[in-house]
Amino acid sequence: MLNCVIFDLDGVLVSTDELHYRAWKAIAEKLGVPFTRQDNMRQRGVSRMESLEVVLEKCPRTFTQDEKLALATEKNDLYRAMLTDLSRADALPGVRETLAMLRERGVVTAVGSSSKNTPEILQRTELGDGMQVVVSGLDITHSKPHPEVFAKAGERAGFAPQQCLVVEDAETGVRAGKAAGMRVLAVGAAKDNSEADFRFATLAETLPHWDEIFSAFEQA
Ligand code: B16
Ligand code: MG
Repeated sequence: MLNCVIFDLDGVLVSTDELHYRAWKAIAEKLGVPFTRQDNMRQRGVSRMESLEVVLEKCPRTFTQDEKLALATEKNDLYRAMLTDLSRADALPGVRETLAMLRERGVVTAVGSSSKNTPEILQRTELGDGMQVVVSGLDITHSKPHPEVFAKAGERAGFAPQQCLVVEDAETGVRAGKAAGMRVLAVGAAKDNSEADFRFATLAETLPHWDEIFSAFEQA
């Protein structure tokens, strides 16, 4: 049975993926290195320090650990300044309807994000109240594609991996969900990912299809 749905945060519940891109772009410009949307795709789901490595790999000079920490802090300060504009209106289309439908069907809703800014984003968008379990970058040692974040969310919700569905927009996240032994619904940038069990362009597009998703779990 489908008992628990674990949502990724950036790019699934809120379009903070775009804010991450803008903040890293500003750091890359300061360093004088090229930084593209494709580079940014590789940062989705991975930790802040791993994301920094994607920016630095095109830079000819090397950086000490202290310099790297300073750059990561600078990026996070820029990003957090952008977060102050977030409000209830920034939940992506279909998010509140999906959460309400799942709650009505008795499904536990959870967040599984690599971001240490998860609590603030959930609070600003007023999405936190709809989530029974939140596992974020503050709770994990390994970021996606490691399964830790989703495994912890499933455990805290009290369900086995086969009873959980992960909703993801990043390749690393799809891999993390599969590595946790869970089924994965891919949206957005991951909508064509062949490892995913269900694929839709947006969360809003999933709304008419949840009966099929629930039955897939019952047949297993
Ligand atoms: P922070 P998700 C991830 O969140 C982002 O996709 C990734 O780009 C970011 O580097 C990571 O969080 C860490 O974020 O710097 O806020 O701690 O997609 O797993 O919700
Ligand atoms: Mg994401």
